[in-house]
Amino acid sequence: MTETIDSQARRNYDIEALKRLDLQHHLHPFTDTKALRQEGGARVITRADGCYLYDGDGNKILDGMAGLWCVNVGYGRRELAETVYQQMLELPYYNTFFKTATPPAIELSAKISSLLGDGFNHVFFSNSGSEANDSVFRLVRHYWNLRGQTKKKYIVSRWNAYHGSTVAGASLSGMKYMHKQADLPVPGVTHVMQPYWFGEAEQDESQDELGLRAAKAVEQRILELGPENVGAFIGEPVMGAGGVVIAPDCYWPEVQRICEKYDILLIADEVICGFGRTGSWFGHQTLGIKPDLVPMAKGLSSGYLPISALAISDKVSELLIAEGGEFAHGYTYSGHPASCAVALRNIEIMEREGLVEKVRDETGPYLKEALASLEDHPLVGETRAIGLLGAVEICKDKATRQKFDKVGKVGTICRDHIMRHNVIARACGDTMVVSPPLIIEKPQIDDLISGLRTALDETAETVAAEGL
Ligand code: PXG
Repeated sequence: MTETIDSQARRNYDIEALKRLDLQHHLHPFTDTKALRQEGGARVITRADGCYLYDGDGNKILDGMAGLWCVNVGYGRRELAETVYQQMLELPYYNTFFKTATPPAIELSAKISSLLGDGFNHVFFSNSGSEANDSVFRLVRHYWNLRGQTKKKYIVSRWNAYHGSTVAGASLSGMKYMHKQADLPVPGVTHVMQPYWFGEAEQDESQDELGLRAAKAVEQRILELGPENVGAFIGEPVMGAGGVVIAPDCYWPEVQRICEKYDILLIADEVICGFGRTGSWFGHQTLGIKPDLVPMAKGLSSGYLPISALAISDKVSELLIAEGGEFAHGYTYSGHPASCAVALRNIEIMEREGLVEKVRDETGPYLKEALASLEDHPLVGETRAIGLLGAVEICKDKATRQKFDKVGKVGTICRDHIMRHNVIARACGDTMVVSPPLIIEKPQIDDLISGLRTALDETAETVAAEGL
């Protein structure tokens, strides 16, 4: 399916030496370095092709997470490497400040606008999802200042959301353990309950009841703070890092209605859901809602180079342009030509190969059914999927949805078991999640599911042995 990088391009590494150097010098993100040392160090990935990674110890690994939810077109695309090479020869860098632009940045801004459709005509570039959400934070405040409603600044987010790791990104995120380390959130951010039926519903509460209760929580918070003080609501169409939380059907239309009622900007964080992941170009299109701001990253370039974008609806951009003067915000690498060129070609591949339709009509429904086949397992309380985002809830008692005592322990055990079988899935607490490359074929989905089943069986044995 994909063209591989030929063998001459591969290098011979001294893996043991690299592992030692890694432990000595490299501080990994979201990692307990002391624990990593005790476990003997990191797995070193040296190359990849299609849906598979290869590590320095000679293992071939099925990447059920597309890197970190990003390598949508799969690894080893010669065409993308060549696009970057050509762009770097022609123009490796120039900025987009001070009345200049470059062809790839211009073309990509137009392309993103056309994928979003009606009401979206402007795009602001940065380098990561976190930076895109910093831009959101800045823009929300600027917008309400321009509208003369200078108190309308609170952003409502959800517990367990993930919007990034910068100060604004981590504040918007609803991860308490992140807040704790850095005295976050910054003032002006508030969190409400997530629309997470399996984890949050009362014993007899239906999906619809939970969905309405979670939407009501948004309205209640707006009323507590006063609508004149609330500027925006931010949410991932499907919560990714929080455990692939798919809101009940009634939730998003109700949130949209509430935002309109109180004149509050609706922000759909498409960093994971964008670029085909849910079976449409964007998650909000799958859900049928109309946001005002759309941060995106990851699948935009399939991770081949860092890039993110914030799409700004006409409602916001028209005021910004007419009244805002200079927008005093930007990064050295906003609209980097090589990143924009690779993103454009990545989108072209997705269109040419019909990857969005493939997820919608073929592999998405297949994954959903395949995951559901795990529901007979004694540890599995629920499975859910939308497009190529899937989740398996591990719990102590299926009937009551009772969790294991220390949330995350059993998930980590399951994650470690599946990794030993050279299949990558992620544990978010005790929820196993998958988000494979969009090029994945049905037999590889079967391998992913059988990896999960084996890991669940082994987890059940560990649970019994350790009396968890
Ligand atoms: N918004 C969403 C919805 C995300 O998922 C970000 C913003 C931040 O993007 P950057 O590019 O700054 O990382 C993300 C990132 C995980 C994991 O383990 C998830 C993310 C990043 C790293 C790890 O689930 N999501």
